[in-house]
Amino acid sequence: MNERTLVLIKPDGVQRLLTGRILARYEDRGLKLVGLKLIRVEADLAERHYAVHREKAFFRGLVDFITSAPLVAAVLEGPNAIAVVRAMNGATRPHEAAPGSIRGDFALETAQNLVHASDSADNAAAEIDLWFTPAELLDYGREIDRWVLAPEE
Ligand code: 3AN
Repeated sequence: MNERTLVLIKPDGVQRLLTGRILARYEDRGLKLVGLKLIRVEADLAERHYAVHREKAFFRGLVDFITSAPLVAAVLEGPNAIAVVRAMNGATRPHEAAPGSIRGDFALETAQNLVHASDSADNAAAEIDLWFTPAELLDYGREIDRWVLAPEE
């Protein structure tokens, strides 16, 4: 199923100069960038993004962390994009992340695990709506699509 998912390259990824390499992995897989921006997030947006973790002990640290420096927000589109991106990111706790995944290759700590990605269709829709306006999401075809995507039925 064609899906859209929200990805954040969190401040650790930007500061470690991994933005290009991380985005390249998603592009190499065939996923299409339909939205992309570098932003310094306000606490209000960070708190709404991580609202499900509001009661957790690490909530304040998480909000402080993602508001501490610029991050890159992206919307990626493709068949099963939500599951594909979660698998590419690897397990939340980097010591459990498979080698070959982004966290398995580049991260050691849960609090500095580089990337966020939506974990369900409902959350993807809500997160995309939170981070992007409709005008910031572009519908366009790519010349390579016929080599990457199955023909529409
Ligand atoms: P994921 O990002 O893999 O969906 P979640 O949603 O369970 O993982 O956690 C959201 C974020 O909260 C993680 N990416 C991580 O940055 C942070 N986090 C989760 N658990 C901890 C923890 N025990 N200590 C510090 N930060 C945590």
